[in-house]
Order: sequence, then structure tokens, then C-alpha cells
Amino acid sequence: MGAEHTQSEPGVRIVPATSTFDCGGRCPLRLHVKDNRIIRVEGDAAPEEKQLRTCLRCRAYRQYVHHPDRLMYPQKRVGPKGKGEFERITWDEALDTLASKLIETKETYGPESIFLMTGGGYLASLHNGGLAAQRLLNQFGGCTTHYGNISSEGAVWASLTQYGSVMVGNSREDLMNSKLVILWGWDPARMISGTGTMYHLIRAKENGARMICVEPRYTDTAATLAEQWIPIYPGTDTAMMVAMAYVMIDEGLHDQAFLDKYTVGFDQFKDYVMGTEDGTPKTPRWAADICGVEAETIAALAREYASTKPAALMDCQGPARSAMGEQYNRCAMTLCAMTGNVGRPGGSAGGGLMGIPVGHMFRMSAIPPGKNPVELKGPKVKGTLDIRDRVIMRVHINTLWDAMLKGKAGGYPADLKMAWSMCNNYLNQIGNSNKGHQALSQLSFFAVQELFMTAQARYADILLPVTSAAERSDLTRPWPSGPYYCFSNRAIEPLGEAKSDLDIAGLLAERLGIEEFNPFSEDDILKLFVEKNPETAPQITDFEKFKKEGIYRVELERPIVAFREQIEDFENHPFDTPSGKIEIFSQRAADMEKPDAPPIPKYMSTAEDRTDPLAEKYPLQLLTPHAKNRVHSEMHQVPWLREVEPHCMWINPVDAGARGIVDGNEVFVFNDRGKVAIEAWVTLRIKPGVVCIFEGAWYDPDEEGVDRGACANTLTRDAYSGGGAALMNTSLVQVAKAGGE
Ligand SMILES: Nc1nc2c(c(=O)[nH]1)N[C@H]1C(S)=C(S)[C@@H](COP(=O)(O)OP(=O)(O)OC[C@H]3O[C@@H](n4cnc5c(=O)[nH]c(N)nc54)[C@H](O)[C@@H]3O)O[C@H]1N2
Ligand SMILES: Nc1nc2c(c(=O)[nH]1)N[C@H]1C(S)=C(S)[C@@H](COP(=O)(O)OP(=O)(O)OC[C@H]3O[C@@H](n4cnc5c(=O)[nH]c(N)nc54)[C@H](O)[C@@H]3O)O[C@H]1N2
Ligand SMILES: [Mo]
Repeated sequence: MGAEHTQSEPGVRIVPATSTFDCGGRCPLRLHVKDNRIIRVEGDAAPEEKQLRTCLRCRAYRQYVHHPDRLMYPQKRVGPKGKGEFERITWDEALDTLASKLIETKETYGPESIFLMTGGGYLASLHNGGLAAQRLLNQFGGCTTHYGNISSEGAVWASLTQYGSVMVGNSREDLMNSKLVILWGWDPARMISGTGTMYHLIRAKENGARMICVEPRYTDTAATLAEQWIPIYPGTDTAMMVAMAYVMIDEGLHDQAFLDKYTVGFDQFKDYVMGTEDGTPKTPRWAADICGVEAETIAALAREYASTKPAALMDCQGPARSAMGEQYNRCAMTLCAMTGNVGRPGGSAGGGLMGIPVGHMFRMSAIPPGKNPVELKGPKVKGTLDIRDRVIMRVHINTLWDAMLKGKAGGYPADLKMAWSMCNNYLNQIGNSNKGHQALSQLSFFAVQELFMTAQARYADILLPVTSAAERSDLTRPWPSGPYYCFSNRAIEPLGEAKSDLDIAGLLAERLGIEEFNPFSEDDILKLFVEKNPETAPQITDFEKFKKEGIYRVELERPIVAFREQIEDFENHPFDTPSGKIEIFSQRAADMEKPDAPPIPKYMSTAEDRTDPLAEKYPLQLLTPHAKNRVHSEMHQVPWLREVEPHCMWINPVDAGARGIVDGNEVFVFNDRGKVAIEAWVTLRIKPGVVCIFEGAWYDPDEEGVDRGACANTLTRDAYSGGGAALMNTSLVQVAKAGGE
């Protein structure tokens, strides 16, 4: 049982906890518990300026934990894969089956034919979740797994290339120093980007900061904050940014002294921008045809951004999850340097990741997972910048289905025979769900640890019920903002027969002949972790107090500003790049010799953009952002959250009218990869030529293969960009009224 906490009334305990969702926020919660049920959820009680305001998802937390569809006991599949027909079995049968399949597969085909699928579904210290399974398999002989961060690989690649660091964010209070904030593909009113971010943006606006939003959609954030909305075609931001650079150079508005001191490669970039390199000056008129923004608007934004100091250009990850996504982040960082806003209070460094270094502990385990013997055999994963061509022992996350279907014959590192999955719902969440259906249908054995019968769980041979975060204690971390650390106390005992991922790994270890796998109690591990990591959380000296209060708020003397040291004291603090400077030209990128990952940021046309001949058949660009009322596919089944917003497709009246569609009609959205049925929302809030379906609705194909659940990934591509971004926002589709095609 967790720490003893205050009682509000007889029989009710109040337990400090947090959720552990992969949602960009971390809400400190006080769970009121009676008779092993959460009966009420209270948010953070801190005064307004310190309060980490609870989000709508956490307010519905008890409907999630106690949802009637929670998996309560182990099951085995008795019907066809994907149909969801299962039969109750005992834990012994489930674990014996999984252990014997692991042994049989290793002995018959080698450990590399075992695939470990893990994800961000559980964001705590990770001694639970996928890390326990990874540690077990490493001791067992290894496995094949995936690389490439499904969220942010494009932004990570871009930030490492340009700055040699992923800590490119300022703490949110610093927005108070900004005179202008450009929200470029960033919608934090919907998609949580650090708890408290909207509060600080609103305060900055009240403080007089002007706010401009560049987006294909008129977002909730734009509606709340922006003076100006600049609608743009998806995938064309780089063209507009390059044209802004043109205006700054042409009119002498850029900060040449800053560029001379802190950057390398501006001259090469300038040659490209001015057309010296290829004969095409990248004027606003050139960009206007590509991005659908008027030349005057582009020039005006360039002038305003260059002349308002300090100004924060906030790019993010959504636009980077596309065919040339990393160029958008690289170009944003370049504009931040051209205007001298890097490392300056009220400015921004760009790069899309927004993380600060405080509050980022608890990512690893107190017990290191050790090395994967399968990977030791082949070239090593060396980090994002190096891995693209060299890593052959892993599979890029967005080509997982292809790897399962083709194996070595398709150039993948192994023939995958079985998979073991936890903390992900990739069938729903990576590109091309119909290919995922094929891949999982032919896999010889599939074990899934889940809380719910998700789209992916329906393909399992063995399905193991896991506890929710409310049923165990753990350390959790806010991302990407902070600065605070959380201790989530166990509020209730495990429901039904559910067990944690760590306990499941321990029980399997016994069956695989691995001794001493988990000699620690839950409390031991957490204590060990806090005490063993004084460098990441130096402030936490009193474990018991931390546990009792559930949160440690870090008091900063002044806001964190990324690269402040480099800018204020460059001689002693070079950037962590080969040149020691901000690399507008990157030799490391040049060495990769990939046409779609050039050494300087560039706009290039790609497959499935508006100019692709395929657009004759599929003329609309599809956006698939994150929904406000769920976390990816999690919580889609929670009734209160379903009431917040129906799952529908955004379409402009111009495009709807041309297809005889009116608001509320059922429509089909389709391309060569699949077809979904969904309700149309006809709205001026989206640019003509673009439609939007939020990711995370549950994949549910009918007999004809029409996805009645309208999962966005039925339509997206299973491919990745030069820098490794998953192509979630580069898909062409057609839309037709249902019954009227
Ligand atoms: N089209 C499109 N697709 C996208 C994106 C997009 O923008 N567009 N965004 C991508 C991004 S950024 C991300 S991060 C991914 C997310 O991809 P996933 O991580 O696959 O998404 P989730 O839906 O969060 O799935 C997590 C699953 O883990 C389960 N789970 C939760 N806690 C535990 C636990 O403790 N143990 C176990 N065993 N299971 C647990 C949940 O029930 C849930 O089914 O989606 C990506 N997919
Ligand atoms: N409520 C909620 N919050 C979340 C999550 C969640 O599932 N639910 N997931 C969390 C996770 S794991 C992550 S990685 C982050 C993701 O954060 P992001 O990746 O930034 O979020 P997205 O919603 O994919 O995209 C942000 C915005 O970019 C816009 N956009 C897409 N393509 C383009 C383009 O080409 N150009 C421009 N200018 N704009 C474009 C979209 O319309 C959207 O409004 O969010 C986190 N926060
Ligand atoms: Mo993500």
C-alpha cells in the first residue's frame, strides 16, 4: 500500500499521484480513494502562479482506471486474428505459453527472430514498462527491436545536427520576456506541450506580446491568443521560412554579428536563398506559389520578426512528422540565429523539442537493462545523427510492418517470427494500419500486455492484463517543460488479476531459468533510483518527504534559456557540434550523402505533396494531429472525454461543396492504402485543399475493409524521411459522401 495520507472523511484516503500518459503534460493529482476505488480526482492545490492546472484527461482519470472494459484476467485467442474472440486462462498457462514460445523461437530461429515492441504508453521510471522486458530479453539472449522516435525523430535529428543538443527549450516563464510569439505548427491549447504552458502564454499576451499563428488549421490556440492566422499548406513551411530569410538578407535585417560569432555555414545558406547556388532566388513570390501564403504576408512577417526583439519563434514536432520534416526545424533554428534570438531571454532557439534539462530524470531504470546480445553482433546504434545507414540490427519504427512481412529478403535485419508487446498500440499508431493488419495476421506468435482490448490486442495469441499507474508506485517526469519531479503513489490494489510489467517479467524470468531477476521491492527500487541519481535530481534529499508530498518543485533563480551560456560566454561554452558553433551548414549531414537530408536547410518537393501527379486522383492533403480529448489511442473509450468532441474530419466549405457534402454527413476518406468512414465537420477553420483527422481513434475495419473507427493511420504512410521522421502528415487522400461515390 502506498504512503499513508490524509483522510477527507471516514474511509476515504487522499493519495498524491500523477498520471503516466504520454501526453506532454504531467498533472499532480490527489486521488480520493474509498474501498479500492478512486471516487474523486482533485488537481494541484498550489496558488495560481505555481499551479500545474489539471488537464481534462486527468479529470476523467477515474473513468479510465475503473473503465468496465479493463482487462481483468489472462486470455488466449480462440477466433481469427483481429476478431477479438478470447477465452479466459490462468496466469500459469499464459506465462508457460509465452516462456515456451520464447525458448522455442530462440532455439529454432535465433534470438533475433524475437521482436520486442515497446512504446511510450507508460512514462514513468521505466523499471516498469518496456525496460523490464528489454532487461529480461537481454539476459535471455537478445532480440530485435526498433529505433527512431515516432514522436520527434525529425526534430531530434535537426536539433542534434544544428546545435548538438536536444535541450533547446526555455522554461515557460521566459515567455513573459517576449514581445512577439510566432506559433508555427504549435497548438498547446489542445496538444499539451508541458503542463502550465497555456497559462504562461496567456500571461505573456496580457503582458503585451503579439501572437501570430502559422498553421493549415485555425487552432484552439490561435482562436484564444493570436492576432493573426496565416493559413499554409502542409509540408511547405520551409519554403516560407526560406523566403523570410530572403527578405531579411535582401533588406539587411539579419544580425550579421551574431551569425559571424556563433554560426558556421551562413554563406552557403545565403547562396541557396539568394539563388547564387541554383539560379532561383527564393523570393516571397517564389514561396507564395508553393505554400499558398501571399508574398506580402511572408515579407511582412519577415520584417516584423526581424525587427521585434526579443521574439520567440516556436516551431514544434507535428509539421516535422513529414517527408522533409527536419528541414522545417532546421530552417526555424536558422531564422532564430539570423535574428539573434538564440540564448536570449524572450527569444527562442527553435528546434521543435522545447525541452529543458530540469525535470528530465526518471527516464532510465535504477537497474540498468544491460546490452542486447543481438545488437552486439552487428553495427551499433550510435545516436540519431549516425544511425541512418549504419544500424542494421534494428528496424525503423515506421517500417515495422514491412519488416514483419518481408524480413531479411526485404533488407531488414531478421526474419521476425514472434513479437512481445507492451506500452504501445502500434497497429493504431504507426503508418499504414492495413499493412499492420497483414503483418500481425501472419506472425506465428504474438503476446500483448495491455489494460484494454485495443486494436492491436485483438491480434494477440496471449493477452496479459496489466495494472494502471494508479495500482503501483513510481517516479514520473514532466515533459518537456518542468521544472518539477513527481512521485506517483499507489492508490489502489491491482484490479482483477492484473500485474505490472515488471512483475510479469519477473515471473517469466523464473520460467526462463534467469535467477535474481528482480530482488528488490517496489519501494527499494524507487529509493535506489532517487538516491543513485543525485546528479539528475540534486534537490531531492528526503525520499520519504518526496513520496508523501508526491511532488518536488524546483525553484529556479531565473528562467532557463537554452544556450544562454554559449551566447553569454562563448569562449568557455562552445556548442556541442564538431565546429563548436551553430551549424547552419553541417558536415555531418553532408557526410550522410542523402539527397533528402541536405547539409543546409532546404525546401524540396516530395512524394504525396500537392505537386505529386497522384494529386489528380487524391487531391487533398491529410493532417493527423493529436486530439485534445485523448492521449493517442488511450482514453478514446472514456465517456466524459467522448462528450468533449466527436471524432470527425475537418473540411473547408470549398472542398465540401465541390463534393456535395454538408456538415454532419458521413463521408469516406480514402487512398490506395485504405478507406475510413467518418463524419464531416465543414468549417472555415481549415485551409481549402487540406483535411484533418485527429490520430488515435480505434482502427476497426469491417468485412469490406472500410475502417469504421476512422483511425488516421489507415491512410498514412509507413515510411520515414532522411532524418528519420515518421511521415504522419504527408498523405494525399480523396473524400466522397458515403453512398454517393
Ligand atoms: N497519424 C499519426 N499517428 C501518430 C502520431 C501522429 O501525429 N499522427 N503521433 C505519434 C506519436 S507522437 C506517438 S508518441 C505515438 C504513440 O503511439 P503509442 O505509444 O503506440 O500510443 P498509445 O495510444 O499511447 O498506446 C499506448 C498503449 O499502452 C497501453 N499502456 C498504458 N500503460 C501501460 C503499462 O503500464 N503497461 C502496458 N503493458 N501497457 C500500457 C495503453 O493501454 C495503450 O494501448 O503515436 C504516433 N502516431
Ligand atoms: N492532448 C494531447 N496532448 C498531447 C498528446 C496527445 O496525444 N494528446 N501527445 C503528446 C505527444 S506524444 C507529442 S509527441 C506531442 C506532439 O506534439 P506535436 O507533434 O506538435 O502535435 P501535433 O498535434 O501532431 O501537431 C501540432 C500542430 O501542427 C500542425 N501541423 C501539422 N502539419 C503541419 C505543417 O505542415 N505545417 C504547419 N505549419 N502546421 C502543421 C497541426 O495542425 C497541429 O495543430 O504532443 C503531446 N501532447
Ligand atoms: Mo509523441
